[in-house]
Amino acid sequence: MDTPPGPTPEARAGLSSPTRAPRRPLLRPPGFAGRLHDPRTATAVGRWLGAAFAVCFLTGLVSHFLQEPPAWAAGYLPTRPVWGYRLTQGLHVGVGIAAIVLLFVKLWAVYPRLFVWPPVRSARHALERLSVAVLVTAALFEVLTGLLNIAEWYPWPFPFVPTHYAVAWVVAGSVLLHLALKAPEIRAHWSRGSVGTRALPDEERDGPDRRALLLGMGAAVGAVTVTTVGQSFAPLAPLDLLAPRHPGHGPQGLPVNRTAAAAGVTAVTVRDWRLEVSGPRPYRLTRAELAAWPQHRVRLPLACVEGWSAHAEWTGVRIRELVERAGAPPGSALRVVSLEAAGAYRVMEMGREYVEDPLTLLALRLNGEVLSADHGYPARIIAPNRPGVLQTKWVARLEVR
Ligand SMILES: Nc1nc2c(c(=O)[nH]1)N[C@H]1C(S)=C(S)[C@@H](COP(=O)(O)O)O[C@H]1N2
Ligand SMILES: [Mo]
Repeated sequence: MDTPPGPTPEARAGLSSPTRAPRRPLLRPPGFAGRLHDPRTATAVGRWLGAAFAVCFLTGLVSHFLQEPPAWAAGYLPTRPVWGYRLTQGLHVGVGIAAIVLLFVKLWAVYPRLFVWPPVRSARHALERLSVAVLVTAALFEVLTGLLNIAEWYPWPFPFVPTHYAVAWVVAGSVLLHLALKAPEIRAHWSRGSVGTRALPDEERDGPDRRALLLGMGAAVGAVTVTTVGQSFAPLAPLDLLAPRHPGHGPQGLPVNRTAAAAGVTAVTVRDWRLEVSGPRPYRLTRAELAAWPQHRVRLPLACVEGWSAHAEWTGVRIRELVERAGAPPGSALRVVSLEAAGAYRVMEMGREYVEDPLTLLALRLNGEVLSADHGYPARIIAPNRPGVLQTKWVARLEVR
């Protein structure tokens, strides 16, 4: 009878309205009295998740920008550093994998709020719950489609790239809205030791349970990162146990995304191969004639959109020289067409910045050997700081634009 009628732990966690006696919920949640489901834990996990999503969003924009440059940027994309895309896409996939752990810890910390009673208190509360539903759905959609994409498994009817890109904007928008709505809790978290102007009671300070949760989360992120990041970060390649690709595994020491067989490129297709170059002065070359041109050797990465990447040594003819011989005026762009009969990457557009770059080759050899069929024999494109999808294999035709 001496105890003051203070708020219950649920009420402090915002689980029920302290002003009105709650009616009995239809679904009675399990006991959520601990600190692991309170706003402070949600905020502590949320800032890591927010940072991870920010990295994924920005690196995703880079990838989109390089693959489909807006008209104003066409011709001015950065070709240096040559490993730029390798870094940003490695981050995109690596941080995206870590975000799966963070997202599930965050959802676990806040899931008691699914059971708040009454489910809707006001119009504002309804909108807030709706915005969280959109955020959670879009975030789960992004990490799960991203994860299946790195395994190249597409068990859905929509195209991956435009959908993943569009939903990223939904996530970005709903994260910003969520941050605005949760500003009071976030502010309370950063002004450690106090909530608003009120001093924190002892049981709300970070205790061993919350610290253990955050440490466990860090350990899980570390474990998934260390066992997958080797697909793009060479020093950790030996620990790459869980990623779908291993940078050193594949013909000529490099993975293959689409094999010659899958692309329908056979010995018959390439038997009478000629490189066709169209332009003011069109011409054709056999492979032997190409090999008689000045050969250049470059060390450039192949950086796949799916996250794996590796440097290799490529030997071949400068695209610039092939294009000049066709009488192309300076500043010409190029369309590259593959022998492949069908496929999303059969036709590739190359802006003048890559055409003019001395490192951009029509490669005939990889790591000192003649290109294998799966790496694009008779000839393939290799250009600096470009997504792997644009490094066209089995080149048939160069069209000066
Ligand atoms: N013609 C053609 N070129 C292509 C592809 C393709 O499907 N068709 N796949 C691209 C992708 S997604 C990547 S990552 C690189 C991989 O090159 P590699 O198989 O030699 O490692 O090739 C690219 N070149
Ligand atoms: Mo790729």
